[in-house]
Amino acid sequence: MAIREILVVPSPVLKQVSETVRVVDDDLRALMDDMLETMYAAPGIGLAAIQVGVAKRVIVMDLARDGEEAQPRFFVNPEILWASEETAPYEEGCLSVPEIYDEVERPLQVKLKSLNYQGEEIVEDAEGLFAVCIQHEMDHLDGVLFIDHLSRLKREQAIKKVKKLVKAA
Ligand code: GNR
Ligand code: NI
Repeated sequence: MAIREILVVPSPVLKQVSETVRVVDDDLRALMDDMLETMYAAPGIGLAAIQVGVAKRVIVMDLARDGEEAQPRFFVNPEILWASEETAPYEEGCLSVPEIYDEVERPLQVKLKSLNYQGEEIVEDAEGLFAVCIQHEMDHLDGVLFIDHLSRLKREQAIKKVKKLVKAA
């Protein structure tokens, strides 16, 4: 396992649309292991493969709170089968937009289909933080960042701030 570098805005790679995975094999599991280690080290609660420069439709997530046992989750080729009409705002952040936080409005509940670490098809319902996080991560698979849901002014300010942060590092 290895920690990989997380790309930040304005990297054009983050705008790429990721490709559907053809087979869940040991190579893909090695990528997922690296992504999980990278996410834990950051630390973050979710990570899409494009954030480490790999344009595959792969997401890792762990929503366990501090002190709780780890609950790693893996989503390959996720699809939203249904989303609730009802939406809610949530203050989001992103490892690719460090130190920026703002509210994004998304469907409160979704029904999701994906493949797991073993390549088995899973259909499940998501709500709460799980619903927020899976929608945030699935946006990454289509080259969309949470700041793309904000006003152009807020988005441009966010990118400026991150550029400054990266320069200072
Ligand atoms: O670590 C993360 N926290 C978070 C908080 C609120 C909404 C979404 C997220 S995902 C983010 C990690 C990340 O950038 N995933 O792509
Ligand atoms: Ni993100």
